[in-house]
Amino acid sequence: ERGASLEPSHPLARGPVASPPHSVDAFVKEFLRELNYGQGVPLSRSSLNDQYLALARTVRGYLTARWLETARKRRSHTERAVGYLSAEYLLGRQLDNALLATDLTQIAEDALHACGIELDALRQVEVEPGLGNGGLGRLAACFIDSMATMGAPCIGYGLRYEYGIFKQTFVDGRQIEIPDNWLSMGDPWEIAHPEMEVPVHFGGHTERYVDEAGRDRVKWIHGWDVLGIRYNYMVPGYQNGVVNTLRLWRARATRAFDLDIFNAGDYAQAVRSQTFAENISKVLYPEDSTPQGKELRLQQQYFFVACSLYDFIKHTQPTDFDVRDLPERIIFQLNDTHPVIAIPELMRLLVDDYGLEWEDAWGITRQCFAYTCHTLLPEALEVWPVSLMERLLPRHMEIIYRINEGFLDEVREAYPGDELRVRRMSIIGDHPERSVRMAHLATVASVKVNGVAELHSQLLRDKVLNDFAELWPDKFTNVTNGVTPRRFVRQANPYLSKLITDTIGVGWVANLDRLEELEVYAEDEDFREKFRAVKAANKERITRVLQRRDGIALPEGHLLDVMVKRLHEYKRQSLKLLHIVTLYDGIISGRLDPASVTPRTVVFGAKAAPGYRMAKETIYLINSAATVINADPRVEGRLFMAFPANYNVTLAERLIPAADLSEQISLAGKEASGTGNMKFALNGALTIGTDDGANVEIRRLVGDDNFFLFGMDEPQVAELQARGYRPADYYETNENLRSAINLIASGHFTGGDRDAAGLFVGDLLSNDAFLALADYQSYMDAQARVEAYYADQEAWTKSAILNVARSGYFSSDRSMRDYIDRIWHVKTGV
Ligand code: CR6
Repeated sequence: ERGASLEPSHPLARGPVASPPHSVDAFVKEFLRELNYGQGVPLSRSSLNDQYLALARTVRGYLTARWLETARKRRSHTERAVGYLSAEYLLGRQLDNALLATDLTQIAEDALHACGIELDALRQVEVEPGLGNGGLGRLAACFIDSMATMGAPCIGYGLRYEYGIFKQTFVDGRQIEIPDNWLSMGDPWEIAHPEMEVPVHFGGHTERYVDEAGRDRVKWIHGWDVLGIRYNYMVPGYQNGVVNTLRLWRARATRAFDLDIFNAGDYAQAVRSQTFAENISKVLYPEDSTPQGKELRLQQQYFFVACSLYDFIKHTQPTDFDVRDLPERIIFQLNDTHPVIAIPELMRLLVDDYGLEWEDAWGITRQCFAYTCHTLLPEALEVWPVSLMERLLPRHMEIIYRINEGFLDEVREAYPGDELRVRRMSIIGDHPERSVRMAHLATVASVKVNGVAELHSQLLRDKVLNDFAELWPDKFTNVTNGVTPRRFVRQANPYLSKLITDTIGVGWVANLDRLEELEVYAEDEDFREKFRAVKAANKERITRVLQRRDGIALPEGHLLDVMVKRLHEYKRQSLKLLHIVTLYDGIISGRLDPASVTPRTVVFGAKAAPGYRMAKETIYLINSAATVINADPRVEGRLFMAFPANYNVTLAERLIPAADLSEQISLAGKEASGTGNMKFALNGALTIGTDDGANVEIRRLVGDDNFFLFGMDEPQVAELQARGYRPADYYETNENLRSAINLIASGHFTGGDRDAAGLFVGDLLSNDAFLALADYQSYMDAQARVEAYYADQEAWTKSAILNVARSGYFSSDRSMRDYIDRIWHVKTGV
């Protein structure tokens, strides 16, 4: 152990320093020390950024003592830990979460106030680390929060992207991407360890040799190397003294690498190669539910898992550690296929570096991984061309071939003569080019494979990975996603949190099932009144936020209808647009009396992948429609559309608590789970949704009366597609639909430019891959039910309360419990 040989004589130096006391005086002192010594400025001359950095470091100081203590305890026993391998962590802002975890919010507020500073002003300074795209990255962040809160040993591993998800702006209604330089003001939450570099190799070739014992071995002659630099982040549990670790890797050029070129006299080239190596952790791919297939992306994946496996084995285990004991010490959870290259990497370590026999190494490896699949779109399952793998990771490609050989023998034994099946299941696919199917590799090597909601897991078993489920039925399981109640209720919705705590006590924050105690209050008129006051206050808050952030002036007294999620055709923002345009079209054509329309504000939030043309067109059309509809006096102020740019975790925390209606309208069978849907229900919005992903479970739990279901279910979708879907049929037979589409096509929203809407309309009428037109009428009918129900505020409030009371299941603490019981088998409470 590093530093183990030190022999301190000073008593203070023998243990880690204690946490500073929980008092305003102590906090002021720590804060001023950070400001004066850390930032090097006196309070009187400090900038907001100085103050924020000093505050963050002060709070981090309180966490550090707990962090060291947690690490010390963990070192002293040999319990199994979870290594969560994820290419994305969409953390959101850290300050509030750290204050809540340490129960310092009030103390910090008072301490800062005593220094003449408002805590709220400093909160606004924090730039959220956007190291993820959407649901998958945010899920990882929720999971590590829950593991810390349950006191479960877990280390999160990932990439420290210098640029996270791009910042979205709109210019003339079109999305423009701006690089997210989130580190430019300094990140006070990270702790760098540049001295602990991990070597990672790429390229080159392999050579066979015979070792001293006369055994055939393989040597990987590397083509080039980079170094992994370790950055630690603290992951505090909720008021339980536990602080876990999130470890993110940054790529740096090796010295040797630069020096060779430098010595050859080409300084400029030496610097260029440095940039080349450092590109690996430069930027997050802004792609969501679509495979990237880019070489740099594979480099990122291998880089971070190679660093992580090395780190776990060499840095977290005792020096006399025997790799044969690995399954007793760790279970690596593969968050989608992105980290799956860890499987051949572990085999390489065990066979080539530790000299284990292949069968022994495979026996170990097969106990060390579990795989979560997050998609149902077959085209979104990652595959890597064999040619690329051979060039970038030649040894890993050999190992994959050998794994595949053994696996296909197993298949042939189970299904003699069924070569078609063998070809379907092979880890190597042939079409359109020879490539490695990462989902197959993950399934073969993992202890368990899980989907992320009941319906999704069932479809994985029955369709996407059907052959594997037949061969290994016990390998497949479900763990329904969840969200952390700390961030998404306690922090995001302080008014509701206070009402809940005043009513049932504070225990719900770490035990969300207790929300069911609210159920009886749905019948309590006084409680309903208070519940409505909470919603109203949250609407006032989001009004202030959008005014300040986007210059958007929300109208008062509207039903707040919110659709926030990545822009994707399968999620059907198009259907939402058709709904609004239909209402608007009805009004301006005189078919609909504006006075009969429920005053409604629709808020969109969505980023489109920069290269996803249809998604960008949809954004443009929504913005165009918003400009026209909001300005049209014929609407009499009864419809309003808002599309604040750059939807992110911070905005979600403000927007979701204010929503009345949650839009979860994906085509059935396409949304693996969704997690936004859970956040809305927990904050008392009613869902309008299809029978898809976790909507199925939400509806079952909150009850049909408190959920607006519409559209085809998955079997009906499959049937319609098998019959042959013709969107034009719906256009021809549905008058309102036709009229709405015609209005868009006419250029009404695009300044008379028909071409501007051409792609969108053309696709809907001739292709409509996600059956928006087929579900249109059912969706319109459900929206009519929403309007009628909303007119009865008492009934609506009852339903909203029941949504909160019955959604405790969607805590990520419960998800973690399920992973622990069914997959990980690790101990909690440490
Ligand atoms: N896009 C699913 O589409 C799910 C999350 C987390 C997604 C979404 O339904 O809730 O994962 N899938 O499980 C992928 O990213 C591949 C997502 O976020």
